[in-house]
Amino acid sequence: SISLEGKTYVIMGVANKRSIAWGIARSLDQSGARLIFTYAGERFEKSVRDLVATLDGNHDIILPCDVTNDESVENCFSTIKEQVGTIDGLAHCIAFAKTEELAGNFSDTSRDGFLLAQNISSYSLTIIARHAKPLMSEGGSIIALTYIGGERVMPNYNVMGVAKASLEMSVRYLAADLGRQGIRVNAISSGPIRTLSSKGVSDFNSILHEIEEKAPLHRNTTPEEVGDTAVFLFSNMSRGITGETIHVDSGYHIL
Ligand code: 0WD
Repeated sequence: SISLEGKTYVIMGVANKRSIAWGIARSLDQSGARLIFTYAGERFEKSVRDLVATLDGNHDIILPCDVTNDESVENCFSTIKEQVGTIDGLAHCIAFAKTEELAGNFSDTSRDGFLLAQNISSYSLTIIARHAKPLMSEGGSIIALTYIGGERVMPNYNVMGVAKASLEMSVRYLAADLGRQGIRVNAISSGPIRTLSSKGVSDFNSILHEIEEKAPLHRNTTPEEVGDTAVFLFSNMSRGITGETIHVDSGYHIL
């Protein structure tokens, strides 16, 4: 396994133990990395603190960061700068859309719902990259999480599919922008995983079932598989890779 001892990573988007961000946290914890956690709002603070206490490493920096609020993002990264100086990477595991827009006709998407999904699920990566950049003075690796629904039409994914397309293109523009500073930016396109967020997607169970039936590996993706790919993308082993979307989806994307 890859060692990330002596490295520091920020993990954004742990909501509970099913979160993909939590799979990434466990893999990174096993690699010996130091972790900093951010959560969306007060209602997540206790559950994140309780979860982090179960990890092997002592990861004591746990901060609020609401990505819809410029000041909250600024405060979060200035606190990180004060406390650790530099970081080696960041995992963006954040998305949101209104449940009523993850079902039915795409043409019924409201202006508000469209902008909300873009704001939280896509623009957030850019503002975070801007504030993380000065903390990555020795280079770094930024990872965002995406889904096949950003490349192709998937049932009910609707407004979130358009947000993921925008997120994936942001990954490429950020990779081009930050490459000179030695900062790599990549996306992991995860297969469907049952989490708080995916519960919002109408008929999610039949999507899981279809993967078992049809994907080359005939099983569903686990948070550990995504976590291990994140360790690779954070490590020096992936130093030649930027602007890429890696599918960790049992091969479903080739169909
Ligand atoms: O099948 C899946 N679960 C897949 C998820 C397949 C492929 C990709 N993904 C993506 C999601 O779109 C997202 O980008 O993975 C990422 C993580 O999603 P998750 O692990 O499925 O979902 P969850 O455990 O609910 O974490 C998402 C979190 C939020 O939880 P809530 O319950 O608030 O939606 O995103 C965070 C929050 O922790 N979040 C915010 N963080 C900061 N500021 C904000 C915000 N304004 N809003 C939501």
